[in-house]
Amino acid sequence: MTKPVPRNDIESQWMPFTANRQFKAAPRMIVSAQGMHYTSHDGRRILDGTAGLWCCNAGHAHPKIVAAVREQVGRLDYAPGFQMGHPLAFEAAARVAGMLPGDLDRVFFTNSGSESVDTALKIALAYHRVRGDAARTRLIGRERGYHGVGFGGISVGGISNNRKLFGALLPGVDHLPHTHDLDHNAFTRGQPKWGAHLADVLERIVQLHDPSTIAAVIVEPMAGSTGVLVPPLGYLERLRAICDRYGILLIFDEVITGFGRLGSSFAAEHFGVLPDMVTLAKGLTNATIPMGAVGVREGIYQAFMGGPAEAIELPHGYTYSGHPVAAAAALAAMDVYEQEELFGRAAELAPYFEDAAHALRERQHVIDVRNIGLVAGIELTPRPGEPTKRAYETFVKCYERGVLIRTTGDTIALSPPLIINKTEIDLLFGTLGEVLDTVH
Ligand code: PXG
Repeated sequence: MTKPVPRNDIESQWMPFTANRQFKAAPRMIVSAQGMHYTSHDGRRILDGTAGLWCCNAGHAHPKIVAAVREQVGRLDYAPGFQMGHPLAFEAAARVAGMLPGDLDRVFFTNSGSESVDTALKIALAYHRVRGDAARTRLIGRERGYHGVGFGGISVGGISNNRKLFGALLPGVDHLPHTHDLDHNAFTRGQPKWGAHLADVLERIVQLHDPSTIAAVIVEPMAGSTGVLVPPLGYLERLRAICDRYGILLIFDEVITGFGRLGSSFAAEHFGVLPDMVTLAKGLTNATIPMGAVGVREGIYQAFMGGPAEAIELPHGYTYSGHPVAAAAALAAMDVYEQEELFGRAAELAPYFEDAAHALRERQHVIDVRNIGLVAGIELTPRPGEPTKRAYETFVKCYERGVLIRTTGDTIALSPPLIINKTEIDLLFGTLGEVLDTVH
């Protein structure tokens, strides 16, 4: 027998990363979206300052992506992806490979950033093993890193709140120090000059455990979720050099930085540092349909291809890997990015966005502004004894005034769709500035 459920029940859903009781007491519901705007349940237009959750890079409900999804769901809703294929998954993979720099030429599909991270970590471990280097089992992440919520991702991740409830996690994981330092880098525009030496800690970690035991290092080239940490000049280059010296794979988690966020296709291209794998999701489909991917360098793929041709080389995959409707959304999103030159547009707007962000320096509570591409982090001094409250109240007040921002700790993170215009940039930062003057 089914239980009677009231039609407007909002108790049943256990919401993700949400203060459930607080939200349910005063819900903020989104009912539709178009371009740069959401519509709230009470009929207000909300300027999207965060591209959803860093993912709707081409804006909402783009007609070409919507049409591609509609068409595909009627033509082929689903096809199995194990020992079977369908054309769009291959087409989408070739398209992603074509966009990725260097010889990141092989693409494995997942359904989310978390799955992409776990997939990349598993490929790294398996790669060493199939090469006969089976002692390489250690994974190195970084403090304050966010790599989703799978056990692999929280193990290499460095946000203690996301780890502490969940037991012992993966064994054999170590962490680099994070690169956040207000004494040296407050109010830096773009990449900070101070901090490249923090990459050298990798050398010490490698020596501590012995190079022969380390499988991979994973970092976000620009750390998003923890509050926008832009890599210091030379930092990623040093990580690459140390990994090269010791045969360690370098994984860039580009779930946020992929598909134009920094004004380039990928952070790897932006910073001129080629990782061995990249993890992708979010902007891959403009978030229209969930999809993630791992881009892998040719040599890694080939290392798996030595056994008998009838053997499954990588016993890994998801029911929905390369899902036809997601693949259609990805192809359409990549068409839109290219046809509308959105990555170039983001690069062109970045200086204007930077000036608007740094104008907030004069507002009360602001202890740092940092930015790169169409990303800005505005760090507030925490209210004594009540960390995160000031930022949360700023978020709620901005929402009431028709602007969606995102907060993490006491940092406000802004990452609008790449279609934003200058008037909307002014409104975004203008509203935030006014609200900052009203929160105590
Ligand atoms: N890696 C990175 C770098 C991410 O930013 C994930 C992995 C996980 O992706 P999925 O698709 O499994 O959620 C992410 C996700 C925020 C915020 O407000 C950021 C994310 C997700 C939700 C909120 O900073 N990033």
